[in-house]
Amino acid sequence: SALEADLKQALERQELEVYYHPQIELSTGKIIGSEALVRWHHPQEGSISPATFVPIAEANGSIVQIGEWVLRKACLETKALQERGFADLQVSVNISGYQFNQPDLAQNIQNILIETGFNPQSLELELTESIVIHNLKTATVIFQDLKALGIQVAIDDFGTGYSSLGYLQQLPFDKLKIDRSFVQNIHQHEKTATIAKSIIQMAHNLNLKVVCEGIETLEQEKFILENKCDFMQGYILSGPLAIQDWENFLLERR
Ligand code: G
Ligand code: G
Ligand code: MN
Ligand code: NA
Repeated sequence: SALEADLKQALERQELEVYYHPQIELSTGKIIGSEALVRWHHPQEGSISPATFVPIAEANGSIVQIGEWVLRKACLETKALQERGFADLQVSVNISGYQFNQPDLAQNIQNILIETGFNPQSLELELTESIVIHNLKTATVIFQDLKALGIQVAIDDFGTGYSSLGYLQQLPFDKLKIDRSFVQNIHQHEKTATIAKSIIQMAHNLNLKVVCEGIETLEQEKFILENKCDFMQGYILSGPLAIQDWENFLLERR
């Protein structure tokens, strides 16, 4: 397709940009870091969502290059902010299924950490639950490699991966990100609220931290506070921010 051809040149033409979606620690109100979200500014089509172009990039393999670019950029920009006074700032980067199945994923990540001088402890990688469930053997090896590097791992879109819970006891990781469908519907459906509560409790019993994303209303925020969710990401706090806006956001809250 035309988009596919354009995507191949998007990196060279500097049409990609990383946005940062702030994450807050609920118990302290402290901004702990952000989720890095790639954006494509297409010269004719305008802004194209990764929901549209990541699948195209996976089909032709260019997601590997794009993913490395996003990771490098997120490390460099977060490191610059750390050096400007936000020393504890973390960044969380999404890894696609195609990247996950590259045998040299951990090695590539390590190379980027060395090249950028970024502290592995400040980096988190997000793998969706469905990717992990469908590649358990790969996940076992990769998670161990990532742990050895000192990187944190989060399971993204938790609760949508056909509910295979066996992997929770097998794999070493740090956080669950509850899919936003559970949190967004808590006030329409009592059962949804029960599921969200139960996920938080289960995660804590397994010594995992919980991130709730998609928080848009005060009611939703109150619910996750009462139910002791650890971290929040949502439009009630902010939408994803371009780097300069992200820095301004941090400065205003210092
Ligand atoms: O930011 P937005 O809501 O448009 O994101 C849509 C989807 O694209 C989300 O599922 C998000 O995880 C994914 N996404 C955003 N940035 C990246 C990225 O850098 N790499 C990959 N693989 N997925 C991303
Ligand atoms: O699949 P993943 O969880 O990585 O998707 C992340 C996407 O969810 C980001 O693009 C982010 O902007 C979006 N998101 C996070 N919080 C909210 C929210 O409160 N409202 C909406 N509509 N989208 C959100
Ligand atoms: Mn994510
Ligand atoms: Na998610």
